[in-house]
Amino acid sequence: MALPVLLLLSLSSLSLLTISHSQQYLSLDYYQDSCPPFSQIMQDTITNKQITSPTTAAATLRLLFHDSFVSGCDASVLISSTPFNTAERDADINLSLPGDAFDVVVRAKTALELSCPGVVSCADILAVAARDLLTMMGGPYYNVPLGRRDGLVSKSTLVEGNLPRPTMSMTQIINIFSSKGFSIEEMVALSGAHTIGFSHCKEFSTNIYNYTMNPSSMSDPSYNPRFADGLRQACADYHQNPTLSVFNDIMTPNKFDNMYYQNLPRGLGLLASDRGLSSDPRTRTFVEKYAANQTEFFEAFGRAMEKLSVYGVKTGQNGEIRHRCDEFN
Ligand code: HEM
Ligand SMILES: *[C@@H]1O[C@H](CO)[C@@H](O)[C@H](O)[C@H]1NC(C)=O
Ligand SMILES: *[C@@H]1O[C@H](CO)[C@@H](O)[C@H](O)[C@H]1NC(C)=O
Ligand SMILES: CC(=O)N[C@H]1CO[C@H](CO)[C@@H](O)[C@@H]1O
Repeated sequence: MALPVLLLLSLSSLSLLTISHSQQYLSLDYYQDSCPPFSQIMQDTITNKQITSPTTAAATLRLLFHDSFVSGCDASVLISSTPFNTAERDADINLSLPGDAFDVVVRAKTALELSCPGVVSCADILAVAARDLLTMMGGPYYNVPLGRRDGLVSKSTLVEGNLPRPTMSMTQIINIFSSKGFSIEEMVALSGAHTIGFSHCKEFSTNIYNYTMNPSSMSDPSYNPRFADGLRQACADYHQNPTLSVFNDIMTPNKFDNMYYQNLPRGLGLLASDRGLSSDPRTRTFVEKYAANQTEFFEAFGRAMEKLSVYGVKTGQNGEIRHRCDEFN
């Protein structure tokens, strides 16, 4: 029994070393000489895209999260499936990853290939796009060190167990984040991303219809009852129309602010995993802190996003610089 345990311990400390080693290759001015217009092209692309499609910011933030938590921030989520490989983006949990996020990365890549062919990775584009879009929505600025290389593997089978689902218990969600080195406080801060964007009815339908734990009112009693009524009406047709969706933050859906945390104790959190943050004693104190002080939230969110953006990056001889973001070279 002792041997496998030792082996596990040494393997996990080894992978921690590799990760911090990789990060040493990253730098803020990575493209200064090889692609001077990098920042300008990113800014122009994301501004145009966000103005024409205001859902892009939330979509891109979620895409970065899904990319990074499955085999590191290596653009593996952007790869299209082929007859020989079902890629990460076609895992069932990705069903609703919206096209706008893929599109903004492809647009930036196309523009960058014209100015500096073969230089900028898709993984760097996704990380910077998420940061720049977030600041456009009023969110905090944080550093995104550059020099990620694009991954060579993308498989739908690698997704399960690496991403949280709203039906998971708080312990399961905490475990997913901690297995990647993120603390409970960092998990709570990152969940503040749900201050923008929306969720499809099917993600919370079991909490509003025929809720078995509370047959008399039909909905999860942790909801504000009027909010639950509103959700039932908004989602009434979701079987016929699976695209029906609801804002994650009904108070200020298009502003990146701390309203998400103020909503939670009022029963206005949309997903079960959102409402759970204000009922679980392990997470409640952080919810209260961020609800009371937006500066505290922005600082914690910026630090956690900077950490998320470099999670499991590939540098040096690992990976490649893709020619197209949806295909390996
Ligand atoms: C803590 C556990 C989390 C769970 C269970 C969770 C689950 C979900 C679900 C089910 C949706 C709705 C997807 C849809 O119906 O289209 C969603 C949306 C979203 N999530 Fe999370 N999420 C979590 C954490 C995060 C984190 C850490 C981030 C980013 C840092 C994030 C960013 C987003 C964004 C921005 C949206 C809105 C997407 C859009 O409007 O296109 N989530 N999340
Ligand atoms: C709820 O349960 C009733 C009775 O079992 C059923 O007729 C109805 O279709 C269910 N509603 C939903 C939304 O599942
Ligand atoms: C909010 O938090 C910031 C950063 O910790 C602090 O400087 C500020 O005084 C706090 N504001 C209030 C109203 O407590
Ligand atoms: C955006 C995207 O690629 N979504 C895919 C997620 O996975 C489903 C299959 O489970 C595909 O149909 C979607 O196209």
